[in-house]
Amino acid sequence: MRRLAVVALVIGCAAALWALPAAAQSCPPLPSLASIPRTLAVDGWAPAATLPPIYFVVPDQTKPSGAALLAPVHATLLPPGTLGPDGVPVNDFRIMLFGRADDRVKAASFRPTPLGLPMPQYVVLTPETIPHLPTEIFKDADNNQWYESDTLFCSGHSFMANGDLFIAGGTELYSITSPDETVKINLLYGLEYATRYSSFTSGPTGQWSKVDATFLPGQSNFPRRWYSAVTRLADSRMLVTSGLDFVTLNIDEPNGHHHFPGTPNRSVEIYDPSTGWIPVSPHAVTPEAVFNPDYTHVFPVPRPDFGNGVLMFGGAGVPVYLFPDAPEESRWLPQSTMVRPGAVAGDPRNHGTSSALLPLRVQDGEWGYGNGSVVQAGGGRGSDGERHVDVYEFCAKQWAPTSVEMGGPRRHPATVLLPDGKVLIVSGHDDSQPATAQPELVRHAQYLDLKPPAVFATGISTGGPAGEARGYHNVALLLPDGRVFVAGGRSRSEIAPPDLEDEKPTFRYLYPPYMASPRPTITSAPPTINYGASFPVAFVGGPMSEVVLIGLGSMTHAFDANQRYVQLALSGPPTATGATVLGPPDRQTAPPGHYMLFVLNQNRVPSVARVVRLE
Ligand SMILES: [Cu+2]
Repeated sequence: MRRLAVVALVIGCAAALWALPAAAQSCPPLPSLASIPRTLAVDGWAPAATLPPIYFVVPDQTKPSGAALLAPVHATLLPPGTLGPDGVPVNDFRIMLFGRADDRVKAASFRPTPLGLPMPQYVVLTPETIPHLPTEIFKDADNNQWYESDTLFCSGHSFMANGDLFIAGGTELYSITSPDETVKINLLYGLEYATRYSSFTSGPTGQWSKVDATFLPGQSNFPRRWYSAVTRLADSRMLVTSGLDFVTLNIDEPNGHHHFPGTPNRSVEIYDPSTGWIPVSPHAVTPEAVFNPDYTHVFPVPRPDFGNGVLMFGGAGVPVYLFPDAPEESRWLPQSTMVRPGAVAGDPRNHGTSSALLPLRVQDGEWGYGNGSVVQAGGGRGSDGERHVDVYEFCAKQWAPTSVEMGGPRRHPATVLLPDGKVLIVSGHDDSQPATAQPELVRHAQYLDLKPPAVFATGISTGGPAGEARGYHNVALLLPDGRVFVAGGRSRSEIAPPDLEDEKPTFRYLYPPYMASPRPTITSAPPTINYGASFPVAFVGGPMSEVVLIGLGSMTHAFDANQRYVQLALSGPPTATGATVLGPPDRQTAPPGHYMLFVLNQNRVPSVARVVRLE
């Protein structure tokens, strides 16, 4: 009886969804991905593929050398914290990393080496002091050695409308060792609070603050979050989705090793910067399909009639819509029959997948898919999905029936939206080969271009593929100058042992093919733009073809919660040196916040970006 009621409810919601006005439009035919021609593209690495990568060094007075290496697992491109003399923040950008250096460095930032300068062998990071993330080491009355530490490791993060980075949860670690070292207990929880970072200060580093929270509890009834996803909604509130509450308990004692696995926390809530936390969906009510052991992938739907609606993907490979402001009984709309092609059961079938919202076009459907469509690359171990790129087409609410073959397994790749409209697929791991194999495919970049005529290109880096594979935990970010920062990662998978947790404390810059062509230059653009309002952009190196916005990247575990590609309309034909551009039509298309603004010339070669604030 109860099941019947649920079925009726789902049909009811579906009816409401299909009745939405714009859904009456005819959808483009589903893309035929298998027939997309394969080609090669010339890209490059710096340092050159044959040279060692650049190391991340962080000062550490507790080490005899005075320094430690930092391996990043989280990377964010910060908006400029200071403005230039003309009020325009150019090239004043930093990358914030959360990762592991020694016991006490939780976060550190650096400025990328500007284009054209020689590559250093290492960069010295500026460590951040975060008072509310303590590390304590002490002995108790029984002489047990205690180690307690809160970190931003395994948090979720995205930008707020004002440019602050909002970070939900993280890791709370307890390690207890008996005096004779025969008993060791390792206990991990999610953090029970959030963190904010503002880069807009007069000093050289920004401002950290703790955001108290009463998270909804998970299966173990802890109000904690580890691996939760953070999404800025159309109305600027921050949606916090899923994760785990309890992570793991490991006990080593003379009689053996005891392992207690973690428990999910599928609950969803909203942080409103002016009023605080609002529960959206308790753990027990949230569809299981949204849960992914490595972060739920969440996208604000780019249509005004969806309000604050989001599209989510978890380990099941099933699209799930959430309408957080709808009445409780109609908030969720899982497309349960719409499983990604090529997925298999066993390992969560879509685990190891990377996702990105495809570029939003002014003319919806122009590139053969409806705005709101999502690309996924990689997948569960041993599945077809780990070798495929698939597209969930938003207009028809269906997966394209065929896939792009990547040419081998590529789990947990990074998908990065490039200013020329291509989707970069970089890094990842191939579990079908030994950890020492360093397969060539995952050391090359691939480029999916859905602009007709669509093409799937594999990079033939000048000098060969990157010198190292970057597997699980890799990160990649588009930089305003058009390069891509490619960092971190283990040799292979998330499974340990036999794989080592050998996080790489290194990075390279990838030069996509457009970097070798003559580029247009933006000579002026306003620092702030508004919805539907026109603004002037001046450039040299035209004629131009397009102006696009791309959200500042904030990535962990092969998912970037903040990147978003929005083509802007022009309010008239451009001249040789300027154009009048229209701000995005609505907050669903582009939630308020900071974006990189690129101008493309007629060969689709992008300029260096200006960072603008959309409000
Ligand atoms: Cu991880």
